[in-house]
Amino acid sequence: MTSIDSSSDLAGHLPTAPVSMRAVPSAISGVLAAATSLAVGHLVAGLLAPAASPLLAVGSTLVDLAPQPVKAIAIDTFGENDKAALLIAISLVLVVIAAAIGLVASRRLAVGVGAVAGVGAIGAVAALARPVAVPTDALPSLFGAAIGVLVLVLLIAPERLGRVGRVLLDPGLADAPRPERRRFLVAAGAAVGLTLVAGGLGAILASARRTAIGRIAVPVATDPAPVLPAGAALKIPGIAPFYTPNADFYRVDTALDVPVVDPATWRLRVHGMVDREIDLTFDDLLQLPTIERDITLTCVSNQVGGGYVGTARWIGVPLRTILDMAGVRPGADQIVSRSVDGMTIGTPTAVALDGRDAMLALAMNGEPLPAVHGFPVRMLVPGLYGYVSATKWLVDIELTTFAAYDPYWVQRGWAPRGPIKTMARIDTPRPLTPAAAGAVMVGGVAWAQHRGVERVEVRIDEGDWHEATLSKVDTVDTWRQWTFAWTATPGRHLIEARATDGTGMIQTGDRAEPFPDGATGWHSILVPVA
Ligand SMILES: Nc1nc2c(c(=O)[nH]1)N[C@H]1C(S)=C(S)[C@@H](COP(=O)(O)O)O[C@H]1N2
Ligand SMILES: [Mo]
Repeated sequence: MTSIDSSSDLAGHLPTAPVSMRAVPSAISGVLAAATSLAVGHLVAGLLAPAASPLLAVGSTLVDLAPQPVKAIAIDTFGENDKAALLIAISLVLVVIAAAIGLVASRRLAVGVGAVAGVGAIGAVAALARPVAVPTDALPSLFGAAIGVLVLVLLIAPERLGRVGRVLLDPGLADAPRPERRRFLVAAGAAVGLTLVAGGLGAILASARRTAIGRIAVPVATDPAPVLPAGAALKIPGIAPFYTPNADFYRVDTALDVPVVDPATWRLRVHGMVDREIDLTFDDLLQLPTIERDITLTCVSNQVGGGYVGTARWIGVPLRTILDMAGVRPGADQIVSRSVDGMTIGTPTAVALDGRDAMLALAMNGEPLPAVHGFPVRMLVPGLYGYVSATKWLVDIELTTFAAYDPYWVQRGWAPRGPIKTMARIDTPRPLTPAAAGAVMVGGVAWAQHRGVERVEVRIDEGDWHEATLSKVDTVDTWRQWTFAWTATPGRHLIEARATDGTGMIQTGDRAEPFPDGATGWHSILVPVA
């Protein structure tokens, strides 16, 4: 074996003996090459561009490319774990591809090398295709692929690396019994070590980036929220609390890796159809008057009875303040806001400026915005679903028209305007959970942001509608809790609830899926009573 030195012939055919590695070590070689490649890519990304880490870049591109039904199924099946599920799925597919590459490489090394390079190229292209990509974003995948090729050759045909391979794999081993096996184990051990070290360093760099960010103080609101009326925030077992704790607040976004935005370097650019472009720093923003408001946020993807809804007390700068500074030109009927990771969200200008408490929020329930909820600045417009109003990690606001530009979700078929639909949700009893006959408290929450909830009604087994008792109104922009005292009789019962909004409109019972403008229908549950 030591007689073969074909270092100049990496991509060609083996001149003498064909590589005759058995299947299992070949497949392992492919997987180790992939693992090392991803880890090194992750490390390079940690140094250069976190979002360009190969797995994240490919994952993010898949998120953007996924057709609507696939997205809907993923969200329904995995809920808020959809991101983890996607990364696991990509990793599993990659293990299979990598094992196949290893098998191919053991027969035709050049083909295997070409395949590793090809996979690296896919990573690089995915990174470059991100909306906010810069050319260096290709580097993590390219570096990773180079290391992947090296590891593959080292494991499958170290003699092809010539002197380099011999030095790397200690010539002393040649005297050992079964030197090839020993060489393979040494090389495999080195690949595992490199994977752990590079991957670990990459992870440390990523978390260092997060912790390096300066803490911000929660601003004292110039215009505090009105005192919460007594009876507006009831504590009833089984019913969602009026204020959703930050840790329990639903999270919906396309960000596979939570963007890290440093307030020290944060900028907000306001441009497009405005009289004066403006460019604000975080300190500039903090100089402006702030409002404190309770707002219930809802996701258009929320199924009837679902949990993608929550209420928080927010502090922020009124959006109007910023737009007035820039001077919105007539005709600019759409505000397109952008996040640091390139998400675009379009909001009707007329709605944002009709006097409701649209804001650039800085604080949530007495804390700076949590990273997953858009730190340091996000947009909020009461009454509109999040996908048309609630841009997290906000960095850019462009005044434009609906005719001129379709933002991210609209490009994918969702409605350009997304007013929140009236909805009552039953939180207790739990569906299909046996209850004891007698007094049973039925209860939940209902929302119809910016119109307010006027009434909630409940019916049992499609009988008459009964009015539920509502918590006191906080504002028209918040949900209300409701309860209904039910005398349960033995048997299986169907419980349904519906709300009426502040304009007197009763929530429709027609069932519709969330796509394209929000689910409708009455929430219903089946409860066995013994
Ligand atoms: N940058 C960014 N902002 C975003 C999104 C996103 O994917 N990226 N998703 C929007 C959607 S669809 C919703 S419902 C809300 C959810 O906000 P939350 O995660 O804080 O509850 O954020 C909105 N803002
Ligand atoms: Mo959403």
